[in-house]
Amino acid sequence: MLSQLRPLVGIGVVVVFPNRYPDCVLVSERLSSHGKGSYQLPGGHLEYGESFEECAQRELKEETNLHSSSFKLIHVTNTIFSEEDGGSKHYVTIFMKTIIEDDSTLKCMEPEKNSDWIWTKWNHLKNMKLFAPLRQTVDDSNFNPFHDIIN
Ligand code: 8DG
Ligand code: MG
Repeated sequence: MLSQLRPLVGIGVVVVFPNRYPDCVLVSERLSSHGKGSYQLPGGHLEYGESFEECAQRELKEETNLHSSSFKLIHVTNTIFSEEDGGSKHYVTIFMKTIIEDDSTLKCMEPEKNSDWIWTKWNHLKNMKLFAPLRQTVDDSNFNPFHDIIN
């Protein structure tokens, strides 16, 4: 029943490598599940008992093979997915930023779930088909992951 449904918590990892790819973040195209055909950040569900940082570190490793142990919360969205997005779902997404200095281990670890990871200019994202939480974030003109006050 609808009244028993509750929002889920997702983590999106904003990975930046300013020394090599200025103003870029890592994205890939979703190949399955809801949001198929849209570009997403590395991320996934917050598991029971996990901190935001632990979840970001785990999802980053599982999906990109990158390791980082330093993350900062930079943004939050409340996203009610439409049927167009692949079904009615409701997620609170926590966006965690990490700065890396080396991407030599970068690999698409779940090729059945998403395409290769690509460094993409933040300003180019607005012209791409985006996974709903990322679309909301990119469309928020007050937010820029490179100019945020928390970092
Ligand atoms: P899981 O192992 O954590 O269950 O999920 P997954 O295999 O990584 O699936 P996913 O579809 O990549 O992520 C699960 C959910 O996480 C997704 O349906 C919605 C939520 N999520 C957000 N924001 C973001 C985001 O920016 N990127 C990704 N990949 N997932 C996000 O709410
Ligand atoms: Mg995922």
